[in-house]
Amino acid sequence: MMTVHSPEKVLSPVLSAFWDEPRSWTLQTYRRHDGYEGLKKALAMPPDDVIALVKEAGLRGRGGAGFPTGMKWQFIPQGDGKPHYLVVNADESEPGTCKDIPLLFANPHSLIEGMVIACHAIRSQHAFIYLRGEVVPVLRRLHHAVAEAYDAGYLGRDIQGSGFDLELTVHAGAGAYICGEETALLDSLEGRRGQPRLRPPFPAVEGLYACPTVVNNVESIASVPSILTKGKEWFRSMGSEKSPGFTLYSLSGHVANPGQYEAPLGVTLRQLLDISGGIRPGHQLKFWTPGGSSTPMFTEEHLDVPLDYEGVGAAGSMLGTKALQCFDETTCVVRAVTRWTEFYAHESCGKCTPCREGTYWLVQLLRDIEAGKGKPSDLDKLNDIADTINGKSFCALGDGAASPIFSSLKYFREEYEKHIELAACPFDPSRSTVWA
Ligand code: L3W
Ligand code: SF4
Repeated sequence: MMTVHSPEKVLSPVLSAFWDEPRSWTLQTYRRHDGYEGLKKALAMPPDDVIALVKEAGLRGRGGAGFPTGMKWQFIPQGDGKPHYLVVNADESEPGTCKDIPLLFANPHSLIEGMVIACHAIRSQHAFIYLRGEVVPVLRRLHHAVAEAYDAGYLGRDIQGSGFDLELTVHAGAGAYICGEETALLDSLEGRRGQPRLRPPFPAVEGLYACPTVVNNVESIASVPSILTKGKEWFRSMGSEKSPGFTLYSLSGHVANPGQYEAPLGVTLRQLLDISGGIRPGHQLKFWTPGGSSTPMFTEEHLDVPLDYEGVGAAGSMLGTKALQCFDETTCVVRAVTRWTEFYAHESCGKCTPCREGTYWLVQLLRDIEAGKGKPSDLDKLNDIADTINGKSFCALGDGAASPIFSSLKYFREEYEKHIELAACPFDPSRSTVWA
């Protein structure tokens, strides 16, 4: 069983409403909580009306970019004579992000129901879930839920007597971060090495098997059934005009109670820390990420930034996957950035030179600085290399790798300089004091 934090007021549990119930993942439990009622409504509606409803509700993609979900569905051409596909991106691997996997583990039917609704809307008869393959218990649970949905007539031929047919395939990936990029994911699903494709054409025009394809994040699709059952006004009563609704925030790192917190968009980290027990006792927040390591880091001065797309953007970062990784004053920022950059260098697919070469050289410089072997000129070099990667790489992984370099130099340049001046890491446990 997993712990869901749902104190009153700040939080708005919808997806996580019954995660703590025994056997929360079963069809029986899901049905007890109005499961598949949204599908019943959707199947009675013309597909275009379903798209209009999701568009008017203002649901935005929860995988990192915040693209309007209804608009993406509307891009799928109709009457083109080609098959259409829905592919759910369940390849969650952005550092610090842990919301889709717990959601699938605790409440897989919300995704399946959302997928059937989405496929009815875009007139697709074959949907795929591309799951991060390492999470075998989730894979098993998903297979179980899909089998339950077939048995109950929510998948397969003539769903609930509506005449609508849908096959659902669960595919386990092999553990490459780049396969979370939508076009690399499609290549991988087609059986090729996962590397990003040039966009345009976007998947909506030419996606899986060169056919119109919607690629959506797990949380985005799982949020759809509640819009059908409770309505667009209810959805819009949470969050803001441009960022409506509820979402799952993943709180991790040096916090008293890490976990998934479901709240309206626009909640602040201060509010989430207040209700969750805060930073671990006796320590203070030093820096944090609003949306995983690919989004520019924040500091204590950003505790009251509204965690929605506009609020985080205006403060100089991105909401991303809403992975709130918190680090206290005992953390060496150079070490943290080195670790993240090692991850990007390892996961770089190698297709383009700025990212492939740049991430390698960033790691060399960072390791030297962290070990006390850096030179004063290294800081400008770090900035220059990050600048060569940012906006000049083939996909968003490159920009993501540059982001912690820029933001850590912006807020913690002194700490880099201290490493160089001392010719050692000031946070090295063998030293008697922590530099402050
Ligand atoms: C049709 C157009 N479709 C855009 C679609 C596009 C995609 C969506 C968003 O990166 C972010 C990235 C990471 N016609 C369209 C169109 N679309 N224009 O809209 O596209 P885009 O390019 O804005 O973003 P993206 O390439 O999907 C996603 C950030 O998320 N991130 C990383 C997440 C990692 C995971 C993971 O762990 N697997 O999710 C974290 O913050 O940096 O900025 O569907 O096709 N004209
Ligand atoms: Fe591959 Fe990196 Fe280039 Fe993306 S930016 S295509 S991950 S080498």
